[in-house]
Amino acid sequence: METATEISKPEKINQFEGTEISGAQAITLSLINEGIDTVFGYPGGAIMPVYDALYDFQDTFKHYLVRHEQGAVHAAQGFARVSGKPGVCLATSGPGATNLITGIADAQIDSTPIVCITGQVFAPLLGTDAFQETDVVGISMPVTKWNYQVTDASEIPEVIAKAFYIAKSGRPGPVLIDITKDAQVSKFIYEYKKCINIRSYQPKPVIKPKEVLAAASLINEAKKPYIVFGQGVILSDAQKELLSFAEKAQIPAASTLLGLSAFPPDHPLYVGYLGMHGNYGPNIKTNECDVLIAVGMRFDDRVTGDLTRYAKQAKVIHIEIDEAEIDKNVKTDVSIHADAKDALQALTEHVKSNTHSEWLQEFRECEEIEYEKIAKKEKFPESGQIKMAEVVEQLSNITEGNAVVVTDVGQHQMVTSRYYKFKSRRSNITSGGLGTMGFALPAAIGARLGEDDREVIAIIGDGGIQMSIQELGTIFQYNIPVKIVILNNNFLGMVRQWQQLFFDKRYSSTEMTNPDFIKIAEGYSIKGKKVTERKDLRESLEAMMAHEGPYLIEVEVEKEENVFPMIPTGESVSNILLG
Ligand SMILES: Cc1ncc(C[n+]2csc(CCOP(=O)(O)OP(=O)(O)O)c2C)c(N)n1
Repeated sequence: METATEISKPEKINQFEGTEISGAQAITLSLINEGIDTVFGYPGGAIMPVYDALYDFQDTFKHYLVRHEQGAVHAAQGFARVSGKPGVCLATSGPGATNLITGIADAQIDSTPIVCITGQVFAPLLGTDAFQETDVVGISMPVTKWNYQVTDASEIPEVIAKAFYIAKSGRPGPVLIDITKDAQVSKFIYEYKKCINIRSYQPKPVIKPKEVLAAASLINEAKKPYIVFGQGVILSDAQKELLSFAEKAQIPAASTLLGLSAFPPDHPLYVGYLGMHGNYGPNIKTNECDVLIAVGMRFDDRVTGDLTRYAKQAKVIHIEIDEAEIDKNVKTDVSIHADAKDALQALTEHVKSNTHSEWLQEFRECEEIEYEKIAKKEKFPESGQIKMAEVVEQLSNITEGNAVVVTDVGQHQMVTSRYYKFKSRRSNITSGGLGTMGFALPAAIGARLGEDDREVIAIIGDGGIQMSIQELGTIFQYNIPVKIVILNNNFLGMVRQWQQLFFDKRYSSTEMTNPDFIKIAEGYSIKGKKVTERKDLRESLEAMMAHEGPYLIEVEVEKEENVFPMIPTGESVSNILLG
């Protein structure tokens, strides 16, 4: 937690403290005061004073002009997810603001800290249906952690400070500040103080020893304990604590989609990933364990399947920072309302060293079944068209699992989650809760800028790339060295899979006639290559990774490939299909 002594102001802006400046300048300075040096956005009438103020600070922070406001939010999300710092985006009123909404909803459900600033019409015009007026505070209310409309310039520093505090603290999330144009142009005496607490908002719960002891005692008695962890572990930077806890009591651990990269994938206790297209063992063992320890995850329906048939035999322990998540979907026997890091630390002290080798062996047997029935054929096919899994497998090998991998939504996303070995921290960036197609390309831009020494690969379907393909323009303009891999099956693959399995193969509006993606890349001066044959795959992927700038590879993959395992919607995790 931040303390008053940690507050420091960048030297360069001290000169403005106590002087009269405009609201727009105050917005810019306040962002700098929060340590922000990267902003994504798109200008327009109602936010023009802010853009004018940005002009004077081009050496202090960089504004990236995206090609669509949705791209700005996704880029801010990618930035935040990789760096752990809040992402920031700017948009004008009306359509600019409404174009942010999908990304904001995505950030809300995936607990991503972002601060969105929108311009608004002059305060006297509010409610008159003025040009480009829209009630973005009303519209964004259900999908933000907090939002607020500023109509008076002097409120700006305090509101921005509060916005950052709320976005980052506790369970992180998106915040939106809507600022009227008159508030941007009018002047006031500027002073900035970081926010360090808000009355009646306690983001970090105080850990209760009673809860920890109760959980430890269940774990110490357990014969078949099982950890399922989610993104909460990454958000509280509790990777080490999770590992120590699992190792001490020798408990098998499985990841949710957003938890990937929080546990070393080659570790003997790591058993794979959970959910609708997750691994076989982790899913079926949920209904065989005696104590289920859920850490920083929220029992999403893609993980639980039919709730009435989920882990009924198990005592459930839930470690969760957001009290609203506890007992929401799955009734707990013991809950620890706390930050994952604190809870795991405390729990590790109280659990006994143990072994559960037979139980662990059961997972390994499932792994073998899955390997024989599915993975072997997918990763190492000898004939036929290229499969998605072999592309991911090759990428994982070439990068040694150390790249940041950003996926879009669909089959390629599930295949990547299954086969990329995320060895490096904060390296799995995907739209988990909302499942937003169009996410990956802009999120990859943000991810690359979030920590500029990391290799970023976006893996995208032929459908998803076209939902935000214009962001190739952003990549081109700023020469952002992201690698883009389109897995092209000429179908909206995941929907086609459902049509095949559950709608009698009636392929209604899922076949795609696609453009020449390489020519499009070339139109943006991005180097590109199309791969259609297995023999060219490895070399082409290596060439892409060796290339210094941005690069786009399109791989023509098998048209009607399905992703298995699969838990059909509404089914129990025990009824997972292996093909
Ligand atoms: C914005 C949006 N619209 C619709 C969907 C529903 N949807 C989920 S997966 C999918 C197909 C994705 O196709 P593609 O991008 O080609 O990837 P693939 O499944 O073939 O890997 C669709 C349409 C969605 N997730 N997001």
